[in-house]
Amino acid sequence: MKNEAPEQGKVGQEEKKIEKGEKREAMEAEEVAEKKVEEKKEKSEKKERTMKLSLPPEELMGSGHLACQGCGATLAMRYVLKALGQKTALCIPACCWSVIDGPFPYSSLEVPIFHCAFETAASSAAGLKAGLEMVGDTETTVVAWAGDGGTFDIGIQALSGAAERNDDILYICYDNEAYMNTGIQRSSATPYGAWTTTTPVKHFKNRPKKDIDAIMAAHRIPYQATASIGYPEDLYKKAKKAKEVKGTRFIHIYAPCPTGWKARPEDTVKLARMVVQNCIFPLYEVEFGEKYTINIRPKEKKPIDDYLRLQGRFHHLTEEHIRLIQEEVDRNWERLLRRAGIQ
Ligand SMILES: Cc1ncc(C[n+]2csc(CCOP(=O)(O)OP(=O)(O)O)c2C)c(N)n1
Ligand code: SF4
Ligand SMILES: [Mg+2]
Repeated sequence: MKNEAPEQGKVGQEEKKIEKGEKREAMEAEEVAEKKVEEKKEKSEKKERTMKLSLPPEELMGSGHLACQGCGATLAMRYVLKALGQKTALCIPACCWSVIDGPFPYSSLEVPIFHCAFETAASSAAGLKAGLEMVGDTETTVVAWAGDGGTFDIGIQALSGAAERNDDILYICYDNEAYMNTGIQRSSATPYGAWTTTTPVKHFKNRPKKDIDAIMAAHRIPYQATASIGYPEDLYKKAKKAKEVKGTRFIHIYAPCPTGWKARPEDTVKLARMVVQNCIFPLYEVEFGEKYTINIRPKEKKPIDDYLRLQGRFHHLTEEHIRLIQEEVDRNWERLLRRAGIQ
């Protein structure tokens, strides 16, 4: 036994050496893998930064508007007007856009605007359309252009009425997920977990975002779609398509608000792309409440963490909250796939 002890020690030392070597190798392999992931991420971000748009150069929205830097709602308007053209009339209820346009007699838009009461976007647009037809104008596209507060909450009665009558209007909701114009108050479009001035960190919003698209689908309107300012071509195509349809059309546009989301203005487009890639805000169309078409199906569903991290309004969330949000996103995505007949 006496002789065996040093031998065992040697073996033990050898084993430790091998173990150390293996650990170092594993660590090196991990570092290489991490580096590769970083490089891939950088490459795809660079590709996105250098992407060229194929939208027509004509602009119906000029410079000198009054929005904050990086406002997603301004891009929404710019792209939609490119698709609809000069023969467009807007009904805008109280919202950021009723200020962005500029003070009378100035306007950053080259189409007529009717500023209407907060709850009346859809009924004002329907009235305007009927009036135009009475005087023989059947060409003008009449658009109700409202925020999420004016659509999901206060204007929903007028919108539901117009949709049920199938009034010939295009209703566009630019969704910045709160009442921004009056100081970032919670709306029913505010997502679970978000800070707003009426849902402070200690009492953050604990209800999920209202599914306005399902509500609109229940009205069996001829055409509806979701869109994001991060996918301008898709948005443009949908606005063009909606212009040609008769009856009530509804487009729900995801439009980040750096001011209300405590995000960097330069991240607006990035957020509007991430939200589609992680399936929080999928892009799809619905015809007559039944035929669902998903326009972008990400190859791999990105986790939501990076998206949440870029917005101060979510900084208080714990791992557990994020897990709950991810579960909800997964459930919603599965349901959409089923509706589109994919699963
Ligand atoms: C009947 C009525 N209630 C409240 C207001 C005050 N108000 C004006 S704009 C606004 C917020 C609109 O929020 P949203 O529709 O989401 O558009 P956003 O400001 O976010 O662009 C509110 C509450 C009003 N003008 N009229
Ligand atoms: S508060 Fe938000 S939505 Fe309103 S103008 Fe500023 S960035 Fe745009
Ligand atoms: Mg809003």
